[in-house]
Amino acid sequence: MEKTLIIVKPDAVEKNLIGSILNFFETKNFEIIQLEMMALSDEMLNEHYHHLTDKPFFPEIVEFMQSLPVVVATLQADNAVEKVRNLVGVTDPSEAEEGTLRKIHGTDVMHNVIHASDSVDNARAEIKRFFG
Ligand code: IDP
Ligand code: MG
Repeated sequence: MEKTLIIVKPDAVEKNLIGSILNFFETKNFEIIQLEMMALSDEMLNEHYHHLTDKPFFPEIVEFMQSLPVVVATLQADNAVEKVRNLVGVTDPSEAEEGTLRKIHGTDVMHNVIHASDSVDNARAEIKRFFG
């Protein structure tokens, strides 16, 4: 069994999609093993998006991710990291495959509904970051 971390982003919270997104994964046989609604601090976002801190749009990402509390969850399944990334879709919703969460609910490259860990190593680090 593998674990991965998802964050239901503020755009999804704003659209009342928390339950629907968690249900989407539960019906696909992912087990929710940790779950918390939380406000993300500057420090958490600097770590979580460390690969983007140099980008001109980084302050906007921080503003967006702090615009409402988010829902952070650890999901467990065989091959969970890759499976969840595939169900989430690519970063830009307009380029995401039909049926993916970002295609269905995303607005633009920043407001794309959900974060999902992109590797087993990053999943481990992210689960530790958000759940200790
Ligand atoms: P990912 O979420 O698909 O793994 P990353 O490249 O890790 O994509 O970027 C993290 C988040 O930063 C994206 O989900 C999106 O919200 C935001 N982001 C990424 N690239 C851009 C961009 O070019 N403009 C605005 N926001 C971006
Ligand atoms: Mg990423």
